Amino acid sequence: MFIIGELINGMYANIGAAIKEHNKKEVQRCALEQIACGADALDVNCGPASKQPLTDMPWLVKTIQEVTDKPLCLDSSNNKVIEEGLKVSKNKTIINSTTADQEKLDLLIPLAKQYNSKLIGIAINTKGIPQNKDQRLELAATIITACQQHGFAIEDLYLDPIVLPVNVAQAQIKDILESIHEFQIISEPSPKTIIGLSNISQGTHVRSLINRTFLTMAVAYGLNSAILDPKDKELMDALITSELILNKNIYCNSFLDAYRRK
Ligand code: THG
Repeated sequence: MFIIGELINGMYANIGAAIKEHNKKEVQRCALEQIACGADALDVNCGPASKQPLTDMPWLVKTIQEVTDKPLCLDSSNNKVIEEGLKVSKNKTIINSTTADQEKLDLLIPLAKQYNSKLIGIAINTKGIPQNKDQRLELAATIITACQQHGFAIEDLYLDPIVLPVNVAQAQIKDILESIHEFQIISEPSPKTIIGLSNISQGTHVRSLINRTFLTMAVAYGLNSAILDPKDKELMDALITSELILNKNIYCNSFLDAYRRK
C-alpha cells in the first residue's frame, strides 16, 4: 500500500495557522511525524480558508522539501495552484487531482507529463458526484481514454472512486468498494486505485473504527493507495494485518514490528 499522509491540510487548525503565520517548524514537524509513522508520501492542501493559495502552495512545498525527499501529493481543485506547486517541486510529485471533465484532463495530463508527475483522476465531473457503480466506471473510462490520447502512462494514473461519508451515502459504499476492483480491470495495463479514506467517517462519532474497517475492506478489493492519517496506530496496524492476511507480506510473530522496520 502506498500511504499518503493527509495531515498537511489547511483544514486542520494547526496547519491553517502555520500557513497564515509562515511557521515552517510546525509544517516540518507534521511532515516528519507522518513519515515516522509510515507515510510514503505527503498530501499538501492549503485548505478552504487559504486566501492566497497561489503562494501558499509553493511555500508549503519548499518548506516540506527542506526536511524530506518523500513525494508530495499536490492537492487542489485549482489547476494554477497545482502548477505553482509543481514549479518548485524537486522530487517526483503526484497531482491531486483531475476530474473527468475534458477541459481539466486536457490541461492536467500534459502538465503531469511535462513535470514527470503521477496523476490522480477522480470519478466525478461538473455534473456532480456519481450515484452508482456504472456512473463511476463511465467517468473512470473517460479519464483513461484521455490519458491514452495524451500518451500518459496508465501505470502512473491513480483512479479515485470518490469516497462519501457513510452517514449520508450508506447505500453507495458497497458500490465504491466494487469500483475499486472494477477500475483495475478496465484497461491493460491497469491504472492504480486510491481513496481519501477519512471522507468515509466525516460527521460520525466513531471515526477511527469506521476508517480502519473500511480500509481493511478496500484492501481486500485491491486498493493500491490511500490518503489517510498515519498517526492512527490502530489504523496502520489494521492495514499491515490486512496485507499480511492477503499474503502480501510474510508472516512472523513480530510482523507489525518487522513491517515498521523495513
Ligand atoms: N480524494 C483525493 N484527495 C482528497 C480526498 C479524496 N484530498 C482531501 C481529502 N479527500 C482527504 N484528506 C482529508 C483530510 C482530513 C479529513 C478528511 C479527508 C477530515 N478532517 C477533519 C474533519 O473534516 O472532520 C478535520 C478535523 C479538524 O479540523 O481537526 O476528516 O477523497 N484524491
